Amino acid sequence: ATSTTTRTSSSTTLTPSSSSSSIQATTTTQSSQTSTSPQPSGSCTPLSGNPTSSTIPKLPDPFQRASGSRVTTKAEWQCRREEISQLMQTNELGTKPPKPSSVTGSMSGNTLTINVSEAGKSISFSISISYPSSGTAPYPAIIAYGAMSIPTPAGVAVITFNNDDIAAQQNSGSRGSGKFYTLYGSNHSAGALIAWAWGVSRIIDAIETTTNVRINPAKIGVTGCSRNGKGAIVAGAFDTRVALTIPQESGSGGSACWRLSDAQKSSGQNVQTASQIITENVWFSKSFDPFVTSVTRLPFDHHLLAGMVAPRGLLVIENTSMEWLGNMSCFGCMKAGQTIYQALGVQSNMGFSQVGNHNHCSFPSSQQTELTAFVQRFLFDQSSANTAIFKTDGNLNFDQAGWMPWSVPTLS
Ligand code: MCU
Repeated sequence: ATSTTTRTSSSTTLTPSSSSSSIQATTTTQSSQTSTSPQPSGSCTPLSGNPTSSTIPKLPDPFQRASGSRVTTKAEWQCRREEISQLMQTNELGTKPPKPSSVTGSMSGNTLTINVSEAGKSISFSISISYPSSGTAPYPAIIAYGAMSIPTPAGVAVITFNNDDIAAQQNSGSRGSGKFYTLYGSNHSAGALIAWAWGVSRIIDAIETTTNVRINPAKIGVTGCSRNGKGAIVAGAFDTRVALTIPQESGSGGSACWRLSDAQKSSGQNVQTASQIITENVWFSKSFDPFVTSVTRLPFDHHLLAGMVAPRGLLVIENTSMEWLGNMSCFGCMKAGQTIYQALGVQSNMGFSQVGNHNHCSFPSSQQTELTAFVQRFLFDQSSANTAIFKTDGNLNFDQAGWMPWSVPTLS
């Protein structure tokens, strides 16, 4: 167990539980679990095997394929992205199943009920939609994990997603509970983050096909704070229909990189690491366990999770007053992630704003302009909105040359 962070938080806890258990380095693999393997898309050469044997002490090069060749075109980046998706599912998140054979929606009042069937099993879950008082249907919408903890933008509908109903996140005993596991079996490889991402994809499926929803499926944002912020960035990474991804104070397991968080911890800061996080909850697959004491064996880090969102809108909100989140780690990780946007020629489609002196998950007014700019640009097509934002009020000493020892190509 570690000591608490220095700040108090109104309704949330941000400290590890005092009963930290020892880590069992299991040899659980994808094949021993009930799941389908992540499938590569048609034109990309599929990954051969699961390259996790070498040690990569610094942030892995976003532009180097597992085969060793370097990405030089946007088309090659799409294949690299596919590779990253597979690597992250296999070694950290668990598998996100493809669209089930049947997904249907029905509206009753402001509630959309989504019925999903696959292989003889069915579940149903509901989301509530709060429509804006201004603007015209079909409206842009933000899917809020749990509840909105950013101010609701004018003209935007809010879809409240009870993500815990899809995959529980009470504690380390929650594994396998929730509707996702009713459908796919309690031994499915998915941790909660990717199970929720699957839920977001089914919400979008239903919005696309249910006639009276009055939401524009091409203008969907996803947000969540803290543990739900980890969920939001994973949802945006794993469904290209999400137009705007806004993880708020997601910290370790979200916008932070495992390698950087370990470095902060080793230098004496009370930062959440991979080896702690797996003892606290079931956000990750059991397949992540063997890596948590040697994260340098991971062929990826979370800069590549941000890179998977590219070129779509991504605004990462962090809080320098929470040591536990890993401030340098979030900043450096997202700096590295932004190089993918840069290579694609859309650097300002990703923003990063890290501001302290407020409670955990309470959005400070100083970030309002930035939020508004991202919403205007990505949910309302206002191309002139200024989203060139990358800032921190922390004194973080991120060693960029040391952690990012690779060059950034301009992809043709
Ligand atoms: C930042 O998100 C988490 C954090 O990773 C956990 O260690 C802590 O227990 O809870 C945070 C949270 O979700 O607070 C609401």
